[in-house]
Amino acid sequence: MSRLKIAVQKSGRLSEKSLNLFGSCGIKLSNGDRKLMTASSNFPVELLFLRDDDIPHYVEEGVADAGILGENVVRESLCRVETVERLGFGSCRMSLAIPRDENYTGLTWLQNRKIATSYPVILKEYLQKEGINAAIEVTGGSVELAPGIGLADAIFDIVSTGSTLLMNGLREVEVVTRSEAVMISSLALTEEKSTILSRLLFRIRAVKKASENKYILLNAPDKAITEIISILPGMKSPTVLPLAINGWSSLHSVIQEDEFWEIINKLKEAGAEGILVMPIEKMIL
Ligand code: PRT
Ligand code: ZN
Repeated sequence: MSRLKIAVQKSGRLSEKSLNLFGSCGIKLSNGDRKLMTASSNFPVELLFLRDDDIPHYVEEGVADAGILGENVVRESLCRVETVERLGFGSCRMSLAIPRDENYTGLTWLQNRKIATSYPVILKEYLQKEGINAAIEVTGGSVELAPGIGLADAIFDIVSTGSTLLMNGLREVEVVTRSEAVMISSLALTEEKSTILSRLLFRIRAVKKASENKYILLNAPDKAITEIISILPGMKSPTVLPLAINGWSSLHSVIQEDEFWEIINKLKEAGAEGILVMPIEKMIL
């Protein structure tokens, strides 16, 4: 049986989380010293460790069958590959920033100015869409230094906490797009490899879904159950089990973590007690 070759970042922000993703899907990898590649002992995949910028090209050419990398790199590469899943890590925004003291008057401020970036393709597309005519200065690294040394009036770069901009006296003025780690695949997978990819995606989705949801248990007097059920968003209908004390029951359900904080007070007011919220490892709907 052939193996699905998946390219992941060799060393960088996405490396560890990419490997953890396989771990949480029950896929064992002996990543040893992260040579060029490693095969799993219990699932038909093989990982190739590459620089993220090379991944779209390898996948387009079929040297790798799939890859995990930032959506920003995929878009910038213009490679013909398919994005098959958003992975929920490596999230960031891609923004325009200008020197803090400048009086920003909206996008027209950028008209006929110079913008430094390592992402000319994405920037050009945005400027065209917005009807802004600006010169793009392509720089490899440390884009945030460009305005300070007089190389550009503004920059277009990845921002996550915003501290790099702050430290360089810059101010984020427009969020152009957002990015996160994605799984891409070749457009020419064999049927056998497509099947392996589907099996892998099934596991990834179950793990992702589980991480967004929590298992909730609570006790309540029987007379409060109808109201509590109406508050709980639940997968279907919650499980209700009698407690040893007469007139009390235990309710079990699944809720989204962000929903929990919104309904906790309502649950208590309705008479819920002993509320437990627990992580879920896998969730298959
Ligand atoms: O060596 P290789 O080419 O493989 O790696 P790389 O240096 O090109 O990429 P790497 O490891 O830095 O980032 C990999 C991916 O992580 C990127 O393509 C993005 O999809 C994603 N990502 C998420 C980020 C950030 N957050 C991020 N903050 N990539 C870069 N940054 C940089 C940004 O360029 C800026 O310099 O961090 C700085 C801003 O961070 P804050 O927190 O100060 O705002
Ligand atoms: Zn890179």
